[in-house]
Amino acid sequence: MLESISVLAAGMPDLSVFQYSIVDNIFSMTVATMGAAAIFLFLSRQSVDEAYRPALLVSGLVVSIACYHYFMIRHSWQGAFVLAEGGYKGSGAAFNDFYRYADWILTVPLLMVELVAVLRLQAGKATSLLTRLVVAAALMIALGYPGEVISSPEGWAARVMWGALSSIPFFYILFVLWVELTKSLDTQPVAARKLIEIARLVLLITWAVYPIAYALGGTMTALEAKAGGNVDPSGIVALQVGYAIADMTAKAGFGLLIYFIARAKSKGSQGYVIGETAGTPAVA
Ligand SMILES: *C/C=C(C)/C=C/C=C(C)/C=C/C1=C(C)CCCC1(C)C
Repeated sequence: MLESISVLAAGMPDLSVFQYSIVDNIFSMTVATMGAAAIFLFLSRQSVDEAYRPALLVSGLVVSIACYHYFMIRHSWQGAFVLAEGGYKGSGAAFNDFYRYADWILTVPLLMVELVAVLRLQAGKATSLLTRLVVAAALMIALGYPGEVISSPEGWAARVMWGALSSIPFFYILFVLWVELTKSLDTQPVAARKLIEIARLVLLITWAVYPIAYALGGTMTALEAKAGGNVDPSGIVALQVGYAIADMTAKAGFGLLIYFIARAKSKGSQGYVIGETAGTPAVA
């Protein structure tokens, strides 16, 4: 089993111009989205109460880290292919999956921090909740990585096993978050409740995309393509596109929600109360 795990993926399969470009373009879009979100979140710190500024600072850090990593991921993607005979062929250089996992191991625990920070639970409760979430998040990413870098059909079962192991902390996190967020709703100002409910839903839906993308990139055919076989490589494309879209939503979109929650909870702010007379920002 261990022989099928290489640190980096081996060669890359032949891709059509469309397949190569859709991944390259979505990586480019992700760099822009994360960068813009970082600027917005850092600058917006001034418009919320001091108590909520750490949440926005951490949210800004998350998208900054992701901006850098997507720049590197795109660079690695471009280096892994060469244009040849109307399509793209593997250049022989490996596409580096490590950038994404390095990103997740930093950003996923920080996403937990930004959420707990904006909720402002009682001190003891926040620490215990955060400890559980951060440990589970790190485990989820660490257990997914050995499966992600498997690049041969013989490694299929091992990939499924690592995916299943990673899913244990995954479900634990979703369960804990759902329960805790639901419990905390009563203690939150009315103006923020709807937004917290939306954040809960966004988290659940975007996080569910990751194991799906992992599964699409781990079919027998996708693994054969990854090993350089002359088969349909669309599973590899689906995995990259799926992860990128999920990352934009789970980091930039979620960061924006954290901002709206912080804004709604800030004193003297009318916030942007969804479902009521929406769109009245506090007068600066
Ligand atoms: C910003 C990045 C985020 C929110 C990343 C989240 C990643 C996951 C929820 C990954 C989950 C996985 C499984 C549940 C099983 C297969 C392996 C993973 C790591 C893709």
